[in-house]
Amino acid sequence: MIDLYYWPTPNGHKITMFLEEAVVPYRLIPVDIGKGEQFRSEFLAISPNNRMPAIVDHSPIGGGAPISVFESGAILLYLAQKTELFIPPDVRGSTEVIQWLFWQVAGLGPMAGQNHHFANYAPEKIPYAIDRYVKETNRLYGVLDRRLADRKFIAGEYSIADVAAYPWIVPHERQGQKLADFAHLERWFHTIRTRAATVRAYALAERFDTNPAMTEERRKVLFGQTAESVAKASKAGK
Ligand SMILES: N[C@@H](CCC(=O)N[C@@H](CS)C(=O)NCC(=O)O)C(=O)O
Repeated sequence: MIDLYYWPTPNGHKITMFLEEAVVPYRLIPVDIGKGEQFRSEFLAISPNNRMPAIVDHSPIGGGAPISVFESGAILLYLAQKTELFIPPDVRGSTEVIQWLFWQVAGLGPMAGQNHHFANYAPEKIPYAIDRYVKETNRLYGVLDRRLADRKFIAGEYSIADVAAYPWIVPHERQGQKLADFAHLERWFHTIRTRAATVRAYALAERFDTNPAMTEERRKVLFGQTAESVAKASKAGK
C-alpha cells in the first residue's frame, strides 16, 4: 500500500495518473496547500521541501522500513522502477525516458508555474514577467511538438515522461498557449486525455475544491514564505 500526499494540482495529478495506470493500491492523503498543511512537521519529515506530492511506500522492494519519496520526478521514477512499468528495462530506452522526465521537472513545470503565477496570481500585472514566461512556455511547447513529430509518445511507448508532462499542458489556455499551433502536441494531448487512467485520475480531483478563490490569507500561505516562516509554522504545528 502506498500513501500519496496529494492536492489536485499538476504535480499531484502526475502521481494519481501513474497509480491509476499501474493499478497500484494507494491511499490518498490530502495536503491542503492553501491552508498551509504542507508546513506540518509530520509532512516535512516526508517532504522536506514543504511541497506535495510525496509518497510513503509501506512495502518497499526488499522489505524493511517504509520508504518515503518527495519530488514528483523522483516519485515517478521510484514507482516505475518498483512496478517495472512505464520505463523500459534497457539502458537506451530508460535514458530516453529519464532525460525527458528531467526536462519536464526542470523546465516545463517551473516555467509554466511562473507563467501561471505572473499571469494569474501576482497582485500586480508585470508585463515583462508575463511576456517572459509566456514566451518560454511557448518555446518549450515547441520542443515537445518537435519531439512528437515522428513518435506517438515522448520516448516511444507511453512512459513516465508523458505522465510528467501531460498535467502541465492541461492548463494551456491559462498559459497563453494555443494547442492548435502545435499539431503533434495536440494529437498527443488528446491521446492521453482519453486514457481510462487519466480520466480516473482527474475525476479524483473533483473531490476537492480545484479552483478556490485567491484570498489574502491563501496568497500569504502560498507565495509569502521564508525559511523563518516555514520553521515557525512547522513548530506551531500548523
Ligand atoms: N518540484 C516539485 C514541485 C512541487 C510543487 O511545487 N508543489 C506545489 C503544488 S503544485 C506545492 O506543494 N506548493 C505548496 C507551497 O508552495 O507551499 C515536484 O515536482 O514535486
